[in-house]
Amino acid sequence: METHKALFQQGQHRLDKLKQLAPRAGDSLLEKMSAKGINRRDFMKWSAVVTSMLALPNPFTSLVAQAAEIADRVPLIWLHLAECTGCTESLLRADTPSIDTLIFDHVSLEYHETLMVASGFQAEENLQNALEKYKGKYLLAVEGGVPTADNGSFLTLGPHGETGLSRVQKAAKDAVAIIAVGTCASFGGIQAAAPNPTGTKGVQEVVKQPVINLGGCPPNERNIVGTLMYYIMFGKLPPLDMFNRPKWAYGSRVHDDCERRGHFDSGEFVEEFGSQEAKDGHCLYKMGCKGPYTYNNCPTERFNGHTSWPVLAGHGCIGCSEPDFWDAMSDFEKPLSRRLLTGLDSTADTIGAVILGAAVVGIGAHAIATFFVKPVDY
Ligand code: FSX
Ligand code: SF4
Ligand code: F3S
Repeated sequence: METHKALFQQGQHRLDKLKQLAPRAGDSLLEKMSAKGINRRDFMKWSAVVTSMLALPNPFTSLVAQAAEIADRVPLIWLHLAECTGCTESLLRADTPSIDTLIFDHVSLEYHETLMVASGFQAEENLQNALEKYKGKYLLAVEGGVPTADNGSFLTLGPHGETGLSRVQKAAKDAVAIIAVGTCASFGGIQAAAPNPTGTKGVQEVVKQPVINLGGCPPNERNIVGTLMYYIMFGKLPPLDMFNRPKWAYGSRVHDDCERRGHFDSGEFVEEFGSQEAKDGHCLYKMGCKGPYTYNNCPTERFNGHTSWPVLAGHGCIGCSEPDFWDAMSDFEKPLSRRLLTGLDSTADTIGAVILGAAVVGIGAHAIATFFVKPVDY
């Protein structure tokens, strides 16, 4: 197994090489931050937090900071397919731009339909130019599922009416790595819910290259930026679980880090929204919370500038980062055990048994896999 020392040296070597490339962004990251009142001390704190989130030891903080500063050296092409654009919005719609938002702004985004000014033929031309100019060197991020029925004709894009299927397959061919941003791009998402008339699939099912999946509808902005940082630092994908999600983000259950967990263990459940128990923050399992079956870092990373997450806001987790959650996790406001134990009205005891079963499956399923991507000489 690779030691941390070897990994650090590999990262520093790669960053030194990337630094020799001309910056693509006008202002440096630190200039952008200082314009928003963020100083170097805040930035180093952010780097330390991201380092620990990536499950790397403290000395890697300096690598994370360097990777963020030179994020404009690696070209990124971002496609939108069948989706609500919530993934991009979750990253950008902050009242006060966070460091994550500023880094996203600093990344060399060669094509992104939501952010660019161009449209129609001009946008099409920009995409073609970026695909040719950075052939074999660009990172490809895809947001949204891929409709595949009737040759993909349920989703067409641009002035030539190209299907999303053809577009993603073309762009994937010369990408150095592919990141599926959100549950739609990872597993099909809501579009793929039964009976799935458009034949929507996750990106990994329509391309030949390995895809790193960032589940979540939407995924946490930290998980997107952390994945970019990892790739910039090491030029490879991080250790992944059996669904190709980074283990540092999706390695533990929502239930295990939930602040209501003490109430679950004591058998203190909410039985009705708006009740005193709900106000007192008791466990939402009986209100349908799927935290025990869901792998994601929502309780620790949180949303909206890291202030809150679904369970803290008062609703159970609906399992949005899991494959087929739309079908597999519904009813969203009823415990899953009621459905599994047909004919029986489950009690806290049987709930415990079901959860234990799920945990055993979960642990067995989360085998470690690491994909290496082709090294690129930028
Ligand atoms: Fe899907 Fe993202 Fe949910 Fe929406 O694009 S993961 S519907 S938040 O926007 O793809
Ligand atoms: Fe938290 Fe839901 Fe688990 Fe209860 S069931 S402890 S609310 S994750
Ligand atoms: Fe989704 Fe559950 Fe997190 S619904 S956002 S995985 S708490």
